[in-house]
Amino acid sequence: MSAASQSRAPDSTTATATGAPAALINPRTWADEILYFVLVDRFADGDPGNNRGVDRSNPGGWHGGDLRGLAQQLDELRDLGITAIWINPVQLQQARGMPAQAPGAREFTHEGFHGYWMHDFTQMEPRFGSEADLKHLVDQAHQRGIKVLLDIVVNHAGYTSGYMTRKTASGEAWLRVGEGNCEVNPVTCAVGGLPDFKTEIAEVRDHVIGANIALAKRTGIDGFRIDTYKHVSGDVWAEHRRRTRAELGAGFFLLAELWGGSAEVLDPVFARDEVDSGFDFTFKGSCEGWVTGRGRTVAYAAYLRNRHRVRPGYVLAHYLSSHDEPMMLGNLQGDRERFRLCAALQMTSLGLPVVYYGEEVARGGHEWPFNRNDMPWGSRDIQPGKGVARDEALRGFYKELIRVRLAHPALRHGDYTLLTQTADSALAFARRVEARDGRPADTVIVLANREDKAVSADLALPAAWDLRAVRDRLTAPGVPAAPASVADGRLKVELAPKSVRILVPAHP
Ligand SMILES: [Ca+2]
Ligand SMILES: [Ca+2]
Repeated sequence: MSAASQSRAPDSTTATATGAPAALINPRTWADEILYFVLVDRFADGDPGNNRGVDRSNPGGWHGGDLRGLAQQLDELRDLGITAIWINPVQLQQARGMPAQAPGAREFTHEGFHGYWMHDFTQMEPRFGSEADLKHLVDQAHQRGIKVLLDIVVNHAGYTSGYMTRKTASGEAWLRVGEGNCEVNPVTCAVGGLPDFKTEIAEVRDHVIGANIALAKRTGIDGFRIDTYKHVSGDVWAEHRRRTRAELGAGFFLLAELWGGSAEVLDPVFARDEVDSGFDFTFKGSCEGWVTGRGRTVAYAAYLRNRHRVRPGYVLAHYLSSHDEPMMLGNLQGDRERFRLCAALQMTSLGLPVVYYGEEVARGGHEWPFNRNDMPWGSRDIQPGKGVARDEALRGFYKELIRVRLAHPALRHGDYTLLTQTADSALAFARRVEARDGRPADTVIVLANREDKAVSADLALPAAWDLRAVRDRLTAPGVPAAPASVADGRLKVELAPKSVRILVPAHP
């Protein structure tokens, strides 16, 4: 079964609970979701009682957010329109932090607040909360039609962990000795110096995989985001796939973090059906390049078309920022208009859009560790980001983009027609699904102008679409109204500086 398989979340309730439009009703697939990535420690503190060692002045320290706090803010996320959340790993972290340095920060202690430095896979990290807190979060999310993805690690333990001294019955150590070389052998190297599990030993992989599966089963998790995918061998992932399906259900979703992933790079993994989805590492940089004037528009439009080469039934998860890369807004020198262009292109492109927490309110911070700073809450009494300014207008823009995506199957499943011609400065493409099973065709035309000046577009439309008039589908505050007309099979559109328009057929 592929990503097209139905999730375990109750779909019909989902559609009602979220007020989702009819287009989203059954079968809802992962290509229909909007995924929101939360670093739990940075989001919302719902239990100050578990804030052991919290130091909010340390950019690499614990800041006190937890699963209970996240559960309390689910309505905020539902209001934004997201339909799934991805949370970092939640198991017990190594006891002590590591000395670290970064530009713009004094030497600091880097703690396991991100969840990737496991001390013990069978225990919860109390600073994130208890297993009951995780189950509560999942239950509360499901009540709102929101699925929950748990980030898992199979590849490595924390720098210091209870596994350092573990041995098999025959006396073999669970962890490899030495750093290795990831260029020579990505499976046996120590990624970031982290001790690598000998996953070729059944006892070792059974422990790690079994602990992740057992936690998911007890708490109702809908899928895994899999860390450091290329550093574990394919036969282990094949076994992992068999086990998750057998023990968590045929629709249990797997999303691989295979560094450098794209439609081409991920295709062998999809061909072997090890996972349903993988991150598209190309989307962010390509959009940053285009909006800042690098390359011809037609080349970027062709890039967007080429993303449709993904193997049918599998999904590319595309993001603008992540905890492992500089924030896009920082890369764009804080230019929120150009950032809006990329947000609009993300929400009108094929794949599973991933919103990195706070990106929708212009969270500051650029490079690590500041790309992992606190969720801005403005005047709301929520720690750790209380008092941090939010761009509510940007959030409103996201909300509208998400609403449009969820209303249009063409944006989630449609094919791609490049409308930009070689000399055009405006980006223009259409997404379309043909009429089928009594449902009408759905056509959405996306236009974007990266220039600092207004531009006009004059585009030929495929005659078969029989488009006679169009109207703006995106009507968020700050989106200027401008003429758009269709005559003799051509679409004529004015685009304000650094703006996007999303057009649909106008019904008289
Ligand atoms: Ca807390
Ligand atoms: Ca490994």
